[in-house]
Amino acid sequence: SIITTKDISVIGIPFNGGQPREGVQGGPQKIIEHGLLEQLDTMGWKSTYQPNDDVNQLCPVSDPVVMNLKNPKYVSAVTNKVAQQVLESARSHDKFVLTLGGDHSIALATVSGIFGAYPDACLIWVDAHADINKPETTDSGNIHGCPLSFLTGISTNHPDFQWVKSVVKPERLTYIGLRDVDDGEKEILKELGIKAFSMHHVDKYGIGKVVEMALDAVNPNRDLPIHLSFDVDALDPSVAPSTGTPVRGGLTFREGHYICERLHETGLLVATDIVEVNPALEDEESAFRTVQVACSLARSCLGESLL
Ligand code: 5AB
Ligand code: MN
Ligand code: MN
Ligand code: MN
Repeated sequence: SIITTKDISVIGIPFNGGQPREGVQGGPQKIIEHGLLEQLDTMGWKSTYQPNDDVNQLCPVSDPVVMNLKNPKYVSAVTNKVAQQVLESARSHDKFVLTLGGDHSIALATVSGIFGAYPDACLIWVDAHADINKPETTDSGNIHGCPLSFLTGISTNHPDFQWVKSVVKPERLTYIGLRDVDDGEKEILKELGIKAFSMHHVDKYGIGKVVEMALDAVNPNRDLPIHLSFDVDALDPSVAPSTGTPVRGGLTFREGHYICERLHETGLLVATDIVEVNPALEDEESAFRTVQVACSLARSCLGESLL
């Protein structure tokens, strides 16, 4: 394995500035209250937890739309700060880094930090959405739909995101679970030649084959570090109902966990994000179920064994 200890840095990013719905900033706390750190302890993982409860203090008084993007200064300030923290946690290569969102704009922080520490890493993005809109293509202006355009270097002209380096080469990025991709994003995926596995592929080949195909695409020799960015809206809304942009026809409970188990099994997984848990949406039982599945996905990434 790349990580040879059982040390883990858990980083909460209670942030909702990348999209308009309140509540997603409460995700990390709910996941921690559900007992994630105790569960990891039982599995033998020694954790440190950085809750980042003060990120909302970086909210500027005035943050007008710039080049179509909403809250650009707030998103930039938070993600730039947390990127340093993720890099600090990852740079010694001796701890796993688990980040808890927060909306998916926080990938600007997690991917910048992890790829700063592991420049040859690959990125597996599990999501209903492609999150690769450019300022020029986004219809919503919500930055949680845009992080990959900055991280792959196809958007370079937004004044608030000049600090984001293009750390992810298109051949090191793959997707699993897509089913709601904007027309502009489809063009970008084609142009960059990004290998993406939609729900159609999951139905056609089965999740086992799809994960191998995704690994073949970005990690053909099975020797590169892996960063998994898992948006819970990749799961079917019956499995993860409390999320801001649910789309029906998603991954089953087992398909989601299989991805995490298989990536753990490679010994190459160095970091995971679990994002877009919004405990304020739907009813209490739905929120509980969504928080619970976030915890079990995290455990699967860290080697929870079924037998
Ligand atoms: B998520 C949409 N493509 O740009 C946009 O939840 C949805 O992080 C983005 O995957 C969803 O607003 C972002 C329509
Ligand atoms: Mn996403
Ligand atoms: Mn999504
Ligand atoms: Mn979402």
